[in-house]
Amino acid sequence: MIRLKTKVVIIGGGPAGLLLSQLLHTRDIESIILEQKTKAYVLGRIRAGILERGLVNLIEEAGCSNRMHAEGFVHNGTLVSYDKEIFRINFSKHTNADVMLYGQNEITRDLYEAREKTGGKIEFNVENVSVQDVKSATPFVEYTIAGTRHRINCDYVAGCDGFHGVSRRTIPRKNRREYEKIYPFGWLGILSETPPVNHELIYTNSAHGFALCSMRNANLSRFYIQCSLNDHPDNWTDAAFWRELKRRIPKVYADQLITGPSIEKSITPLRSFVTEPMQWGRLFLCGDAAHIVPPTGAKGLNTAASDVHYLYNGLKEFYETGSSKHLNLYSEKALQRVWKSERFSWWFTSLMHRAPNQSHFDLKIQNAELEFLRSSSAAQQVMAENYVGLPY
Ligand code: RFL
Ligand code: PHB
Repeated sequence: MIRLKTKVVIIGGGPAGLLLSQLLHTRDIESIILEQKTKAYVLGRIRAGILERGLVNLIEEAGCSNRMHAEGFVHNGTLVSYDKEIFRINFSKHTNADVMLYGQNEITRDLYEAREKTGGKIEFNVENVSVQDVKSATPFVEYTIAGTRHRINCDYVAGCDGFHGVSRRTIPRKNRREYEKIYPFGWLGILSETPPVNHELIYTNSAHGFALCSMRNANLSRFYIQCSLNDHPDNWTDAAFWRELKRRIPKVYADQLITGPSIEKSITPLRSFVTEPMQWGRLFLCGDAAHIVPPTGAKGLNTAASDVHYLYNGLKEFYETGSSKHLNLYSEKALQRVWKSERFSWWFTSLMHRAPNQSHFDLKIQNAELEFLRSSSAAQQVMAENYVGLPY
C-alpha cells in the first residue's frame, strides 16, 4: 500500500474536478485528482459549447482564460424557429449579458495544461476508488493503479466523477433522495469541418422533431437532431443526417448549409436527475455526479461550474479562517440554483421537442407557448435571463 496525504482529494478529472483543483491552487490549497481514464480519453469527449458568464469568470479566476478569450466567440443572442416562424432572442438587450462559445474539450485542455505547469498531481487510470470515513474528521480515499493499492489521507473529498462515478453511491441509499425524469427521445450529434450555417445558434422545433445548429469555430460546426431512444449512430450515414437536418431547419438556412464528412457522431439520451443532499460529512458532490439536465439550453457544464463556485468558496473560507459556515451551507446553496437550471432545461426541452405520444392538445399548447415566446418581450426576457445564467 502506497500512502499519501493532501488537503482535498478530487475524484474525477473532468471539467468540474480540474477547475476546482486549479482554483484551490490559486489559494495554495493542495489537492490530488483521481481520474479513471487517460487524459487523451477525457480530452476526446466532445460535449458542451456554451459558457455562462459565471463559468467564464471562474476560468479567469483560475488563471486559464487566455486561449478562451482569444479563440472563443461571444454570442449575444440566439435564433429560435418553429413552423414558418423564426425569431431572435437578444440576450444583451434583455439582460445586459451574453454567453461564450468555447468547447468543453478546450477548457479541459487549458485546465490540464495549467495543472501540469503548476505541479498539480493527477493520477490517471485509477481503479476501484473507495471513499472512506467521510463522517469523521479523518477521511481517506483508496484506489488501485497498475495493481498497486494507494491510500490518501485528506481533510475533504470532492466527488466530481460524473453521473456514473462512485462518489454519489458513497452516501447510503437511505440517506439519499433521487429525482429523475427520462425523456422519450435522444440527440444524435455530429461534428463536421464545415463553416457554421449562422453566426449564432439556431434552435428549431419542426414537425419532424428538434434540431440545433451550433458550432465550435469558423470551420467547425456542431449539429444535433432529435432521434429515437432505440436509434444508433451507425444507422445514420452522413448523407442521411444532412438530409434530415435540412428537412427540419428553416429553408433559408437549409439552402445555404455547407455539408461535409462528420468527424464525430454520437447519441445522447435526455434525462433530468438530481440527488439530495449534495454533501455527506466531508464528501461534497459536484457537477454531473449530483445532477443531470437535458442538453437543451446548455446548462450541464454551467451548473457544474456553480457547484464548483460554492465549494471553492467554502473550502477557501475554511482554510483561510477556520470557519466551516459556507461548507455547511454547500448542499442547500448549490441545490437552490441546480433546481432552477433543472426547471429551465426541462421547460426548453418540452418546448422544442416532439414527443412520440404528444396529443393534439399538447401540440396546440406547445405552439401557443412558442407563439407567446415569439411575441412577448417579457417571455423573451425570462428565457434570456435563464440562458445567460442566473446569479450565483
Ligand atoms: P464529467 O465531464 O462526466 O467528468 C467526470 C470525470 O470523472 C471520471 N470518473 C472517475 N474518476 C475516478 N474514479 C471513478 N470511479 C470515476 N468515475 C468517473 C470520468 O472519467 C470523467 O473524466 O463531469 P463534470 O466534470 O461534472 O462535468 C459535467 C459536464 O461534462 C456536463 O454537464 C456537460 O458536458 C453537459 N453538456 C453541456 N453543458 C453545458 O453547460 N453546455 C452545453 O452546451 C452542453 N452540451 C452537454 C452538451 C453534454 C452532452 N453529452 C454528451 C452528455 C452536449 C452533449 C451532447
Ligand atoms: C453545443 O454546441 O454542443 C451545444 C450548444 C447548445 C446546447 C447544447 C449543446 O443547448
